[in-house]
Amino acid sequence: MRIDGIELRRVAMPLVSPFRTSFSTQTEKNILLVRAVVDGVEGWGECVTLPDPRYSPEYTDGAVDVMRRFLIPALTGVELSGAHMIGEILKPFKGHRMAKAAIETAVLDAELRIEGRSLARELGAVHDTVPCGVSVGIMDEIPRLLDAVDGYLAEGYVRIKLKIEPGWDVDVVRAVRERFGDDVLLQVDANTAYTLRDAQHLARLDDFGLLLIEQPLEEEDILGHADLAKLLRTPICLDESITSAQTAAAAIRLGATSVINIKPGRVGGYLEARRIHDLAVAQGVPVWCGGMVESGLGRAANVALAALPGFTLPGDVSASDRFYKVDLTEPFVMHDGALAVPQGPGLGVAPIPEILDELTTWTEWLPM
Ligand code: NPG
Repeated sequence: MRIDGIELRRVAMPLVSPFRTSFSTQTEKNILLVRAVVDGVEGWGECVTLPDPRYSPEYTDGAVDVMRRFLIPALTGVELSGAHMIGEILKPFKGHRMAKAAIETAVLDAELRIEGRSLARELGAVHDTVPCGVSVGIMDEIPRLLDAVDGYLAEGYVRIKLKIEPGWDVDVVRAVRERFGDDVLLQVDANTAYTLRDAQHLARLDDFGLLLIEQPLEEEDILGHADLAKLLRTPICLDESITSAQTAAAAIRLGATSVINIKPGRVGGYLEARRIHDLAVAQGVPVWCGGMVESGLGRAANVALAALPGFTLPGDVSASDRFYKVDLTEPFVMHDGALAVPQGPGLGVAPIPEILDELTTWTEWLPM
């Protein structure tokens, strides 16, 4: 197969409410989509970069630049036996995993559509539905947060993740436990906001029976996480630090992580995500699927991945209406706290043309 061309497209999607983390507040999601046309059939990939490099070194204008300047030219005129070749072809270009993931996903979607196979089946999914967790941003005051959590639990979410930062941590977790009890599956995410000097403070979270604490320390501080793991009873789960199967293996071996958040964009695509899943299963390390506030396109692929057998914890896999009033695809709707895994060819979903056009702010077609 050959890629005929790639269209880059930016869409602007308003969020139903601001989403605050320790690194930014998002009110609108500006998404970069990749549409690959392969032997006349189109496939879609969602690039999960943010506008600025605050979560990872990548950012959206940088992703457009590296795709145009290096990644797309390297794939131009190349005869591919499948999307699995893309990772190898793009390997000489360091980093830029989110950009690479978006291209690989778009080509994989087209390939699977041509062959009539679903992404879920291709990856090795074993479930028809996946349980939904929800990520709850930092708020101005605890009562507002409790109302938000109350609403999500009433909707049926089976696991709550609280974003934390210094000044918004132990008291917030305590308030959630006091109001909703000990049975709620609860975890926290610091997005690198602490240092090892905060170990004693973070150990106060041990009283609340959390599933895990996600990425307390800096991305590159693997040894710091290994030290912290010895001081906490709450399991540590790495997110930002895990950029490949290789870093995942090292973090597990060093005792820096006992659970892994797998985000396909962060690790360079769904095929690398599956490799991390496989090695984690072999090591007895549970994994769950992270989210990057994706539209229905990225969400569809995440749901497929989350249906693999090693994804034993509920992921940040929420319904479309958690973030968007209007999604780019048919919305993902939660039933009994779960989403159905798409079964159609490829991602199993496609953008609704009128909605896509209305939200599009820019496109560029790059013939290959
Ligand atoms: O459900 O899609 C979702 C959001 C889950 O909290 C979430 N994502 O740090 O994991 C994170 C955070 C994030 C969102 C990170 C967007 C980067 C971008």
